[in-house]
Amino acid sequence: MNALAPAPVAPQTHAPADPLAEQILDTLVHRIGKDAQAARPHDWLAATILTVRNDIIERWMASTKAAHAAGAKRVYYLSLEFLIGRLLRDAIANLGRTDEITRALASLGVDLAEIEEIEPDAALGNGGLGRLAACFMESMATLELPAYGYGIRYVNGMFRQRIDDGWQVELPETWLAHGNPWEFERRESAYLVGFGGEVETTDAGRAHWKPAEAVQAIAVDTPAVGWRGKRVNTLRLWTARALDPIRLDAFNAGDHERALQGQVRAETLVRVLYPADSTPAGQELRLRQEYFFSSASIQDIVRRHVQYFGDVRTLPDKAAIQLNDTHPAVSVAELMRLLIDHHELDFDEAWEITKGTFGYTNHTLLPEALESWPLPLFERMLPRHMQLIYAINARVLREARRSGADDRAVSTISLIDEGGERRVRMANLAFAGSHSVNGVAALHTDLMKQTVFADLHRLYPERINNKTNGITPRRWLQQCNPGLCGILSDVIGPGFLDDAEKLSELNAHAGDAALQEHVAGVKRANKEALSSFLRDRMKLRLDPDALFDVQIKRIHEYKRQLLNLVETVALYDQIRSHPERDWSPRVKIFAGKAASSYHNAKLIIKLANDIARRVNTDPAVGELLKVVFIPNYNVSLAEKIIPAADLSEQISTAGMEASGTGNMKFALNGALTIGTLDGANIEIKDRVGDENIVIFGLTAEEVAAKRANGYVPRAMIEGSRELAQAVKAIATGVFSPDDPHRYRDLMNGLYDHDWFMVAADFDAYHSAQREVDRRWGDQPGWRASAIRNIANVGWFSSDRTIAEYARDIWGVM
Ligand code: 26V
Repeated sequence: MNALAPAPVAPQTHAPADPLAEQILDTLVHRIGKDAQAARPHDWLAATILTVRNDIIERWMASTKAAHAAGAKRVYYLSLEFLIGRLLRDAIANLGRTDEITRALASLGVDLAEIEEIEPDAALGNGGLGRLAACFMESMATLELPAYGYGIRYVNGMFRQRIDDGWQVELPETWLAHGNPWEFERRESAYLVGFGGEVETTDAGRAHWKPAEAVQAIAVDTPAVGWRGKRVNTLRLWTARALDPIRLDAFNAGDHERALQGQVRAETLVRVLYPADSTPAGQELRLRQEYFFSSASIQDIVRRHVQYFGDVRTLPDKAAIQLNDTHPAVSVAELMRLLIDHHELDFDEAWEITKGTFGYTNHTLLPEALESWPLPLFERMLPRHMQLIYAINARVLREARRSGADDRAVSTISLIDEGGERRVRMANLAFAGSHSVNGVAALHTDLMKQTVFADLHRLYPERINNKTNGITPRRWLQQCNPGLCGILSDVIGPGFLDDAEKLSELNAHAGDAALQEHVAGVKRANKEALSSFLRDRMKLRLDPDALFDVQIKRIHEYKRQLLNLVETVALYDQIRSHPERDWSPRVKIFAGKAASSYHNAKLIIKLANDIARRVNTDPAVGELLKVVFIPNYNVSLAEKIIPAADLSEQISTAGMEASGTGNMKFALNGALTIGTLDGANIEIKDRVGDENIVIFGLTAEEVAAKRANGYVPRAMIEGSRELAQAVKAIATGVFSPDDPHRYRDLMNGLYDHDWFMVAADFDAYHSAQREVDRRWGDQPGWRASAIRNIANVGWFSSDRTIAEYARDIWGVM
C-alpha cells in the first residue's frame, strides 16, 4: 500500500466475522467519518489507534485508581525531552495483541506493518537523554510504579534532516499534521505561569510576587503502556495558551496584530524543541521554556499531593521528583516559592522538604553543556526565584565554610559564577536542592566526583551515586527484531521477555552450530530488509553478505565520526594499493543529525557524503567497501538499522561519553562492539568478556594526562604513515575536487590542537579494525561472540535501572 496513492484500500464485499475487525470498521465510520471504500491509510491508522486506545484507557483509569486507593508514593520524571518514536506497535505488543490486530486488519484488506510505517515518529528530544526518558517511561509502567512523565508538547519536534548535495538541510518536523489520536487534552488541569514583574512584601512580612505577564499551561496526556499491559502511566506534556487569547479592544480598533499578540507569545513557548544537544542555547526563550514546564509541573504535583494527602509537609513521603539533567533545575526554586509564599512554611522547613523530594541526574560533563544563565536575565524574568536562590546560596556557602572549605572551594560550590559576567549555575542549584545526584555509568559517576562536582561532593559526600543507564528490551529487541526473539524463545523459553537477565541462559548454547546458523540467518534477513529499504529510499545497492559496520548517533566531535571517516579513507587507500589481499567486504553506515549551529559537525556530514560518492563509484574497490550516510536519523530508523548491524562503533574520546545507550541496543541485537574504554562500554566489556568485544585507545586517565602534559598531535600524525596520508588526502581535496580547500581547516584542527585525540587514537583504532577483520574471517567464532553479546547484556535493561532508582533514590520499592 502506498501512503500517497489515491486508490482506496480494497473494499470488503461482506461484513467481517471478526468482532475486532467490526470494532475497527465501526470506529472508521463513526469516528473518522469514512467507509472502507473511501478510507486512506491514515484513516485506517487512526481507526486502529482509536480502537486499541479503548483497551488502554480502561487500564489507565484502573492504574490511577489503584495508586490512589493505596495512598502510594508517586514518581515524577521531569524532562525537557521525550524521544518516544512511534507508539502503535509498542502499545499493541505490550498489550499482547499484535497477532489479533494483524488478523483483524488483514480481514479488512489492511496490512498492519504498512500502517505502522506511516505513524509519525514523535521526536520531542535530541538524542540519548530524551530516548532514555522514553525507555524509563516504559519501564516504570512495566515495574508497576505509579509514575508521571512531565515535559513540553512541542509543536515542532526535532528537525527533519534532508541531505542536499551532501550537506545537511534542516526542515521543520510536523508530527501533529494529521492530529494525534494518542493524546487527551485536560482543560481542567490548567495553571498560570508568571514571568517578570516585581516582588512586594506584604504587611505580614511575606514575599508577594506580582508577575508582569502570565500564560496558561494546559495538560495534554498520553498513556504509557507497560509490558503485558499491567500498568498504564501518564506522560503529561504542557501546551500554552494566552489568558486572553484575543484582545477585543485592540481587535475592534483594527489592530489585529496586537489583538493576537498574547496568543502568539504563548504559542512561541511550546513551538519548538531546541535542536542542540550540548552547545549553549543561552537564549531567553529556552529559560522561559524551562520555567514554564517546571512551574506547571510543580504546581500540578503539589496540588495533587495536597488534594490526596492534605498536608504539604508530607510531600517527600509521597512524591519523588527526578530532574533529567539541569533543564528542570529551576523547579527547586519553584517548589521553595510555593512552600514559602503560598503554604507559608519557613525557609528551613521548606528546604528540608525540597531536598527530600528532588533527585538530580547528570548526563554530561562537557563544560559547554553545563547550563548557566546571566544573572540579569534570570533576575528580570524570575525576580522571586532569584531572591530564593540567593537565600539557598547563603545557606550552602555557610555549610561549606563550616566544613572547612577554602575560598577556591567556596567559589566553585557557589550557585553564582562570579568569574566575569555573573551567572546562575543550574547544576549547583540542582545538586544543592537534591538528596541524590546520580551519574549514568560507573566511569561517568567517578569523573563527576573527581571533576565538576569535586567540591560539592566533599561537602555532601552521601549524595553522588551511580545508576548505569538501560534500554527497554521490548522496543529494542522484541519489537525491532522479532526474528531473533523467536529463536531465543525456542532455545531458552520466553522467560527473558519478563526478565532480560534470563538471556544469560543462552551462554550454554553459544557454541551450538545450529543456533549459530539460526542467529546468523536472522541477521542476514535483517540486513536484506535494510538493504531493500535503502534501495527504495536512496537508490543504493548493498551486499547483505558484507560486514555492516554502523555508527549512528548525534554528530559531535567527541563522538569521533571523524576518526571513523579518516580510518575509512586509510582503508580505501590500502584496498586500492593492495587489491590482491584477502579483504572482506564492508559497508560503513553513518546516520545522525548535527546541531544547526555546529559548523564542524555539519562539515563532517558533508565529508561522509563526499567520501561515499568517491568510494562507491571507484571500480578499483568494487564491492569491497561502500560508505552510506542515511538521512534523517530518528528512533524509527534506528529500529531498522540496529537489528541489521554486525559491528557497533562506540569510539568516543575516553571520559567524554557519559554512558551511551546505542551501545547497549547493538549488543542486545547481536552486534560486536568496537569501542573505547568510555561510558557504559566499560561495563559492557565487563559483562560480555574481553574476547567478545574489541577495545582500543587511550583511557580517560591517559587522555587527561596527555592534555595536561602538552599533547603534540602533529608528531602523532607525522609518526603514522596511514594517518598522515589519509589526512593529507582529505585536506588537499581528493574527496572534494569541486572545492579542494573544503576540509583544510578541519584537518588543520587535527594538527593544531586535536582536542578529541583523533590522532592519538588513530593507530590503535586502525589495528582494532584489522582485528575485527580477522574475527569476521572466522565466522563460527564471530557468531559465537554475537550470541555471547546477546546473552550477557540483559543487565542493561531499563527495568534494572529503574528498579535501582526506585530502591535507592525514590524509596518506592
Ligand atoms: C544540553 C543542552 C544544552 C543547551 C541546549 C539544549 C541542550 C539539550 C540537551 C543537553 C544535554 C545533553 C546531554 C545528553 O544528551 N547526554 C547523553 O545522555 C545519555 C543518557 O544518559 C547518555 O547515554 C549519553 O552518553 C549522553 O551524552
